[in-house]
Amino acid sequence: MNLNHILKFYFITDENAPDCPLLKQVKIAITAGATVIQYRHKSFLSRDLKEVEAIRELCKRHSVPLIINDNIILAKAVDADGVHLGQGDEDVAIARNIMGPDAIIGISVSTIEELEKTDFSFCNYIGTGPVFATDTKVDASTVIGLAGLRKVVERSPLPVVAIGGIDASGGDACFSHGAAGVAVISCITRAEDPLHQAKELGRICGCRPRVLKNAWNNEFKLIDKLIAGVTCSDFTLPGLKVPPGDDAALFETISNLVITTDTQKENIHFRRGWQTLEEIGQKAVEITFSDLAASYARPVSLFVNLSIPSYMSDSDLENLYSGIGRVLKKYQATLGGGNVSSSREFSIDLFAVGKGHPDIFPLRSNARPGDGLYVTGPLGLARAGLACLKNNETGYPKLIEKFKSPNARFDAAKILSEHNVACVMDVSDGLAGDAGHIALSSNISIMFEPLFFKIDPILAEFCRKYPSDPEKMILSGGEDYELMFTCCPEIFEQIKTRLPEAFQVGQCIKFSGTPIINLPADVLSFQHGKD
Ligand code: TZP
Ligand code: MG
Repeated sequence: MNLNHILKFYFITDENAPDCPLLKQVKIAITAGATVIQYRHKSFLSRDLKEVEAIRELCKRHSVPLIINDNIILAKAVDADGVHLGQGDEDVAIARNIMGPDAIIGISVSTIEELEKTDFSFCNYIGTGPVFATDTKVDASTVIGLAGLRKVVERSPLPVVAIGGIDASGGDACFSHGAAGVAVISCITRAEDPLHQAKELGRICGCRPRVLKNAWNNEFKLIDKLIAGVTCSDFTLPGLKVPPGDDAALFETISNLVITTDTQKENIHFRRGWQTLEEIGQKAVEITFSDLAASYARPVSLFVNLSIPSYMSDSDLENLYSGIGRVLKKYQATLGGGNVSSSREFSIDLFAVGKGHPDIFPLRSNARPGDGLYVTGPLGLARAGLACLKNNETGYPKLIEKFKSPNARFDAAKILSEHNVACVMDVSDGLAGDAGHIALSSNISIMFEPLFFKIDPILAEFCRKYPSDPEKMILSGGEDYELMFTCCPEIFEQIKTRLPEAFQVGQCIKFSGTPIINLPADVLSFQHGKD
């Protein structure tokens, strides 16, 4: 670690800069050639963690060390390169103990007395100032001037960073008075043209500006790469005549064209800590295709619209696309096209094109009094799987798998269509809520039959360990992506011989004033991200 190089252009974030978020400040500083970033945020709250993580990623991508002011725990949590402490902060020995031997630890001194009582064995550098007058730190000590800086430099065994009121015009003098670096805030953050001022300072520090690396900055190259990874080279696949690469895709005539769309947002529908990007891509396609399955359509093509934050890298996106490509291959569907754009939040918008059944398009409004309400397979598992992920419970891999890797039930849809079932939908938001849609559209009431519910033995075991009612899990659980359907009981008996895991969950009766008759008061349908 060459500290003399690292400390040269030391940028500190300014939480009070009007209209300039801290991430943007760091982008400016890194572009201008800053050699180290200090995240200083006196009113830090846990909701700011995302921002620190984004800064962390940005710094890592440009090999610029990140130092956290005051907050050792935050520094540890984001795996920062170091901490900077003041006289009133935690002891440097504690910081060293927590951060480890390789961390960069700095301490502020504004007098020779403070310098003399510093235990240098735990620190890597000294910050001293204010060298010039400053308004940025309200409780700053008296100005020490260039002479004061020189005194500290002469008596410090460690490199010294000058701070306080420094700009491009004062920077040179700090270096000629022995400073290893200059630490600045307002000369950049409050400048009319922050990037210009930052570059001016960079010039004084002997630092070259950088081209900011948005990992996926070269949008066209990235799109080509992503498309190359997933596009089926076999264009004999039905549907697509002109594949991605042009302004739009050209399709052959598709009879009974069915189109559906879905959005998956980070921290609402998925979390990167729980699922790999490949799994996220796979799941996003399966659940979009699940709507095609519920419409008796088979997938033809998929359009992918990505909103990508700067912390995501090319390889992150390649992994995502590899998951998307895997599912396309599984269903012999093509990638029709897509778009990428930068965004603060990571989200995936998918549009699926399908070829519908020649004769039937199942509708939610086709349920009739006297029909039974059925599902094609076990419910509540994905919800329990989500609870496992939230509680770091690894003992129920089947439940976790069900949450992470649902399958669109084209197999079941085929059987239902062969029995002319006319009312189908996929269970994505929870049985109770989704059954409500059928009841409302069909102008009927639905009575659940919890006695008929098939409770998966693993779900039952989970509910014993984490006391909860499996019937309620089934009613409120979302994201199982089984199909729910209605038909007369005789037809169901025939279906059951081909789909033994299907079971009855309720009865359709004449509308009696409320869509669902016997819903327990505390059963809420699943809301993504709210649970
Ligand atoms: N410590 C001593 S002076 C100072 C701090 C944090 C403020 C530096 O800010 P500026 O705007 O570069 O004077
Ligand atoms: Mg402090």
